Amino acid sequence: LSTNPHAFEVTVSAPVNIAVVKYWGKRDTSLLLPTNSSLSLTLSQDDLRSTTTVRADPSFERDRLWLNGKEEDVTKNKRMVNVVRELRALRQRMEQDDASLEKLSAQKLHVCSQNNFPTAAGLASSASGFAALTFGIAHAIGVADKVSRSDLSRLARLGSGSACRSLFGGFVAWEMGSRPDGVDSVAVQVADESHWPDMEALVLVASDARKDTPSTAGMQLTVETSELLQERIRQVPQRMQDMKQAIANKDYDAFAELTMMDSNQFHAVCLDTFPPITYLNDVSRAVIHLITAYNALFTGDGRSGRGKKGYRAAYTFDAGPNAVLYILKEHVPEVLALVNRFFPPPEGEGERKEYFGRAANF
Ligand code: 2P0
Repeated sequence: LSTNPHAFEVTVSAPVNIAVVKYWGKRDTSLLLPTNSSLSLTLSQDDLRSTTTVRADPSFERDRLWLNGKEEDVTKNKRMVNVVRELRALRQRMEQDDASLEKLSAQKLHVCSQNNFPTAAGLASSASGFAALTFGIAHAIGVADKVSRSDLSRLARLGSGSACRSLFGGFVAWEMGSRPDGVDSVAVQVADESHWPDMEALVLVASDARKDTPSTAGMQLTVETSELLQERIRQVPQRMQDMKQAIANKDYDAFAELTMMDSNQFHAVCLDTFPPITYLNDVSRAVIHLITAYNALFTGDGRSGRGKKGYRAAYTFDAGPNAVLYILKEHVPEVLALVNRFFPPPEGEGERKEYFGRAANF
């Protein structure tokens, strides 16, 4: 390590976010502009997260990147190149406006990023990864405190769409925007992390294998081939409104119903893609059936339909088979007991006692 007094090193971390109104489809594949708005909850910093160290050092000759301990060819990572270029351009404008500023826009960077959970297994690793990377580099080159968090979210979006939502804690909307340049396609905090303290996320890892169809390719195949996606795009604005209302009112029944319906619709759209994309596996479907049966014990007279009261757990699945259950704190022990009963831990491992968004292996 160089001891140059002009060197600067920063370490930041960003948590994973799990959407309850999903992002799936781009209207612009280079600016990463979505076909619908989305809304997620950011997990706590204690749980699934990416930690990134960025060092700006005058002795560095080129930008370098290490992901989970392995060096990657940074020039081949187009999205990272875009994010870094935009951050440097931002700094350059600041330096042009104020000649006394150090020329940090010209410094080369070494970036080292690590996830504390399996990468690319449908656990939103690109979201936390690019959020931490954007935030870290923004600090290292002196722009983090000069622009708003939403502006930073716009830059994180260039790395991975869902990353923009991990720039905020709590309940976060990614407003799709309407401008072709994407300036209004940013994350906005709907409610902060203290708003609904009883809300917990239980992450159930059915498989930590890398997923077959990466999100980026999968969602564009959906845009090209699925007519059902057009119907989803028509419905999402109302769902966004209903979800924001449910969160504002801390209405768990409405929140749970909307969350499960949105997850189901996202996976229906995947199946409507041609050739079809299947992220759910038999374990995922068993979780859906278990949660449906469990909720039915409390939601009244057994009739089907919407608008029920008494939900105990809400499932949601991203681009992989792992379930995330959103549960109110008081019901977590019971749900965890159910999971242990129906998906017993492997021989020799004790009962799972960890929850609060921690990964529990089936
Ligand atoms: C979401 N997912 O809203 C949805 C639900 C997966 C299923 O955002 O191409 O990795 O980098 O913008 O952000 C996954 O998509 O895709 C995703 P890119 P990204 O969380």
